[in-house]
Amino acid sequence: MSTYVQEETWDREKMRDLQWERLKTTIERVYENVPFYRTAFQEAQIEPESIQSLEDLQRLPFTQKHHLREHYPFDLIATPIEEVVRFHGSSGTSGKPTVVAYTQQDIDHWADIVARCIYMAGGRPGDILHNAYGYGLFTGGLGLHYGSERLGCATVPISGGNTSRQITLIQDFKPRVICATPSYLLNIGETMKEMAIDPTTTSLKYAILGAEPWSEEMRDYIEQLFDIKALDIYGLSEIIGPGVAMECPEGQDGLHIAEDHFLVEVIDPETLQPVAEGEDGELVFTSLTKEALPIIRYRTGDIASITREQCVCGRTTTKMSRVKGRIDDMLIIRGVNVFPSEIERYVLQMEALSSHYQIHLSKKGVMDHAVLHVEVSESFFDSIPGQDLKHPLAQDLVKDIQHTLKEQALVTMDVQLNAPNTIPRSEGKAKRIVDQRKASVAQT
Ligand code: DLL
Repeated sequence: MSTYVQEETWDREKMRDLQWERLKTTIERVYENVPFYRTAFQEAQIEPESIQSLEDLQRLPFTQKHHLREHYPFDLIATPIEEVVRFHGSSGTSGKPTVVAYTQQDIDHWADIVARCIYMAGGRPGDILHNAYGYGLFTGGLGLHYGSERLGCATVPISGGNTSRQITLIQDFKPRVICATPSYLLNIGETMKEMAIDPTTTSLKYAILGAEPWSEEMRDYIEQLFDIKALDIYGLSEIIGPGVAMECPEGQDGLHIAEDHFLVEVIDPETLQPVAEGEDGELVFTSLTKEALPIIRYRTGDIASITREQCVCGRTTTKMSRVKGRIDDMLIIRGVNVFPSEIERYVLQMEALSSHYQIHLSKKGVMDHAVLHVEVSESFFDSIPGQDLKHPLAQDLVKDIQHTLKEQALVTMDVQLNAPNTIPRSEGKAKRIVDQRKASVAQT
């Protein structure tokens, strides 16, 4: 069996034994070295020795993003700073990024984990891999880069943006694998079409897509656009970056969690109690091998479910469902909860629409008001007299969309049609929500 699959097919007892050994070490490490954890454990009246099993983990307090911000930049680091070899971070609304740190061993583990992901997707040593995730503080670029080199792929570190140059390199270097956010790969494919290049004729066979929520309908669309297999990769900087979980092409229904490095729980975000297997809740991860920034029970804010049923690919690791969205991005429209990716499904099903949309939020009195801004397709636009989106034919389309959303997603929302190519294209994580609520409150 390939070294890239071994741990993923262990029987569950063996995996649990390893997890338990590693959890004990992690708990000792944070208690000894990170005042934040020591205080949190003491406040909860928990001694490290009283954690006697994997299940006991549930007695420990959660860690949240605000804890990382409050300890900016280095106060959660569990090693002397001299042992840190890399920082990454994610941009925060407050302007200061959330800082994460890695020792050389952390970087090595991460490279192994991502190499396993690329292998799982279908990448093999000797392949050319085009890496269009952004390089920099964001973990996407360098995370996939090190994994790709570890697997032995010839790695093209193109980063995000400069789409016409991406297309030239795809045509000239003939990569077999591409890594990007789904929204950016969509942008690359559509730009190819505008340049009269047929995206199905490229050398690409597999796409490793993640860093943002995307729907099954978006997968179908991208797979047809390029004639490739599109696979989901999940991760977050606080846990390590990309590679926390990866989808296999055999099953294509859920992502295998790298359980030898990360312990997963799913909780009800209101009650903070565990939910049953198969039920949606908030993903919570505990790192099992990290040295520089070990993390205990990190509340990701991401909504998904898990299953321990064995996958058709033969892997035995716990699988998580596709992430529906972040709790913060959940819209409550007239009492109905909905994630942008659920709206995306219906947009992609309608031929008169392109795949580009945004949801604009504002306040009407005390209520949130949501408007779906969506581009019509070129062919629909051309069929409207005077290309006038106020024309009754276009207004019929608006009613159609509203009807579909009401019937199928149970949401009632305003819809505004946009001309083709007017919604900003993504070069990384797509901006699906334009939140004008603060501005609209100030105006009223
Ligand atoms: O986005 C790491 C990453 C890079 C993952 C490249 C996959 C590929 P952050 O910038 O810290 O890290 O953002 C993490 O992005 O909590 C999710 O809300 C979202 N996210 C990441 N992967 C997926 C996915 C990277 N496959 C946040 N599906 C996470 C849905 C995802 N959401």
